[in-house]
Amino acid sequence: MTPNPDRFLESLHALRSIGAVETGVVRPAYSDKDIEARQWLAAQMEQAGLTPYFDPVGNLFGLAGVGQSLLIGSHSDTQPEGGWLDGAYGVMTALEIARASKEAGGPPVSVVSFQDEEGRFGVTTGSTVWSGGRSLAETDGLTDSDGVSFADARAKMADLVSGDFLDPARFTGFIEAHIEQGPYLDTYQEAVGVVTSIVGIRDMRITLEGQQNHAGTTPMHLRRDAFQGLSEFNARLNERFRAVVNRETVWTIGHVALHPNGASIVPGRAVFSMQWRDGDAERLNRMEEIIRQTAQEVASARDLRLSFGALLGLEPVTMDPRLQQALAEAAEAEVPGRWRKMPSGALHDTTNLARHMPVAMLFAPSIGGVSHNFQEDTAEADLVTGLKVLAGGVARLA
Ligand code: HGY
Ligand code: MN
Ligand code: MN
Repeated sequence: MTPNPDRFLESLHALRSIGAVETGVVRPAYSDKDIEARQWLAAQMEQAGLTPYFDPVGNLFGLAGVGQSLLIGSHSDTQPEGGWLDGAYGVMTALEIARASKEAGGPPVSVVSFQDEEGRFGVTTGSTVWSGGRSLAETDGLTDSDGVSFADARAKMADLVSGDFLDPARFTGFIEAHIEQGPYLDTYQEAVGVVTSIVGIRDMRITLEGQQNHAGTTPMHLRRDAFQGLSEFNARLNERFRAVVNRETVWTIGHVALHPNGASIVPGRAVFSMQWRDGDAERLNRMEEIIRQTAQEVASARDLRLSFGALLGLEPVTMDPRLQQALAEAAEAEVPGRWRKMPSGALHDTTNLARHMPVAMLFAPSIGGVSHNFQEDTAEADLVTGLKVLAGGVARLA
């Protein structure tokens, strides 16, 4: 099959225009722009001869016929400040491969854009529910950082839902093209990454509650200051993690809500996100113990009330050897010596698909390794190379 680079780039830029802000995009799951983009995608799928299908949580499939097919795709929702390629690259390469494959008389390729991969409600929410990682009922009770429930958010797409969740058995495998979102391919001037494994992740909200009080009249030794608690927790955690982490381990406190967030008020409450990732499930569990212990110690020492939200997460997964080999051969054919096998430090829907079928991933370089940032970008030549390698891999699997 022969993908059409111009048609691919034109549709990739068309998707970029939905929710465009500066050089990035803002299309959080279930936002008006996210839903608009999914409706646009459904029309593109129809035009490509695929049957658009929205499942109960807003995952959008473009189905190739009624029999089995290879599934290719990613997500079209974004972070609150998203890059134009995170997710979109995988969805639009999938659509182009589906088109090219149909034009070449096969193999049948279905396309998917999963919902809330960016975790407004947790971690890869749409594909987690679809793959059975967590029940719809439990997920419906989860809330975003503004307190909106998943049930209320997905209700905005109720009129678009085509039917119940699709049976994963209708797909023979899943391949996701994605930007690396890290520095390695760009640093080593390589064009393609063939992913070997995806790290595991844990994510939970932690709340520290003290006493809101006057910033001028409350002596330091009488304060029950929630921010001081968070600050001491973070400092102790960094110290304690040194004994268990390695160079690949990462942890992030990315979202903090202080209440009431006033310059002259001792913060009475701190609600913050605690996220950690590593390729070793044992190490993730050890880190969880340290997090809970350290939070408990600080809360007791500062007379703060401590509560933990639901612990969400995914286990580390390795990619299917046969699918990986097909991508590796295609990469060597397209860009001999300018590609590498590498792990993924970012999370992807691919992790959830691995519960039901063989999976593989392909990376295109990220300029400067920047992502989850309006500055995220990739050279067009590299975007097209990734598309061609994906086509070569699919052809080898047919
Ligand atoms: O955070 C991640 O790894 C993904 O981009 N949501
Ligand atoms: Mn992504
Ligand atoms: Mn992302």
